[in-house]
Amino acid sequence: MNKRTRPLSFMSLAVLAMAITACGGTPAVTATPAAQGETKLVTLRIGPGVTSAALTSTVTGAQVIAFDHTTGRAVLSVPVDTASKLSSANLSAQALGSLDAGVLGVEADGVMKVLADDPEADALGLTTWAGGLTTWAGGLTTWAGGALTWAGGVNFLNSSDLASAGAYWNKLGIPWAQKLIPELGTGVTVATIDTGIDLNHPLLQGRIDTANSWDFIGNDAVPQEENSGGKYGHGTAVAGVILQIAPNAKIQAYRALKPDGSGAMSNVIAAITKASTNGARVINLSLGSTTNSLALNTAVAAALAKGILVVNSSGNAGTEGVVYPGAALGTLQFPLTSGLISVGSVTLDLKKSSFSQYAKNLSMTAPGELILTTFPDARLVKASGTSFAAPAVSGALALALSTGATSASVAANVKATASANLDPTFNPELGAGTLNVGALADNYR
Ligand SMILES: [Ca+2]
Repeated sequence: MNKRTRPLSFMSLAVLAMAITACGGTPAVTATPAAQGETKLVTLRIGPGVTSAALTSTVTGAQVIAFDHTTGRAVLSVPVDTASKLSSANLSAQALGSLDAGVLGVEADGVMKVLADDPEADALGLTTWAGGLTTWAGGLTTWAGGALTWAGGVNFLNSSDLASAGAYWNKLGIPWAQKLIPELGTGVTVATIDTGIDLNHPLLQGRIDTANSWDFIGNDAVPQEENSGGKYGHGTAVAGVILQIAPNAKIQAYRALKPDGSGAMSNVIAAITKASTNGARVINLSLGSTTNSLALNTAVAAALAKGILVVNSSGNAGTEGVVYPGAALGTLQFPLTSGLISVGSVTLDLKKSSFSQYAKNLSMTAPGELILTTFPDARLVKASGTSFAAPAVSGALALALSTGATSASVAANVKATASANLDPTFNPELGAGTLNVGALADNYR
């Protein structure tokens, strides 16, 4: 399908544009107090004896948003005036007191924005069903059993919708994979860091780890999506893709982006950290940054050190080069074989989606066009963007992990079993190929 003329509005690709502050980004101390919420991100080296509590009690106003002794790193969100002191070499020792810690970097907290180069009128870029959107077949509680079972219970789908869903499932080998791995993701938790989730969606009932989810926008324990912005439904759609492939997995929903698809980088970092401590095995990031952030990389590295797999959409500008954190793949910190996986989008014919990023360090691809998935208020949608390619990989990882396989094994095999690239134009820059869940499952059963 030629997507060149399609607006790209429902891409989950959020740009964590490292915002330039009004004063030009210089963390100068001023007489006026920092505006509410104006913070800097401070990345620290921490010695083995340093505790999170010690950091908060020592650094005025600090919130610890990443903390990991394995990597020996922490990230603080601190008021601008405190950050300015920390950024000064001669004051850092004083600010950190006698702690065995040192400042590695200070940066502005990014203002995360969805790539908004597309018209608002695109209405989320979703193709919704014309009629019956608020109805849902009663008793349909499982995505397992293949596309026919799932789609067959939704009586407002028409034949072409059924065909598109079936083609997707068959292309990825999902029915075969679920037959081979009847655990269907049982015992595996996937964190979605996104716009939240519709906790009341019929297809999501019993599939959300509500006890361990969190809303960093509302600062509460209920990450319900709120319908007040142009990216409403993004997180719900992402979760639906994961659960189609691993329906018994649990979704840990972290609401870190506002309904318009934007949010603070500090929220994403805090969500990565929280997911890491709450038992997530996979973290899905259908968002990204065009700026290489030490703080973000620090949080991702800490997650990887725990054996957590981090899946990142590649971006939707259609140009060469993927977004961060995936863009850091191939560096010393994130080898291409690491558990960080950058995912581009292809058509069902395995050609690069026109909107998809491509790069030598792209890990792999998955279909990301008109993917049938969940949408708030008991609806389904067809969603497009690399945002919806990444969660297919996350779901496949969860499915494979539920066999008892190790994270390292699954991360390697999801790429090793990918279908060969069939796009000669971009072939060297589409990674290992396209996700093949059936072939991945064959590897374990
Ligand atoms: Ca809330």
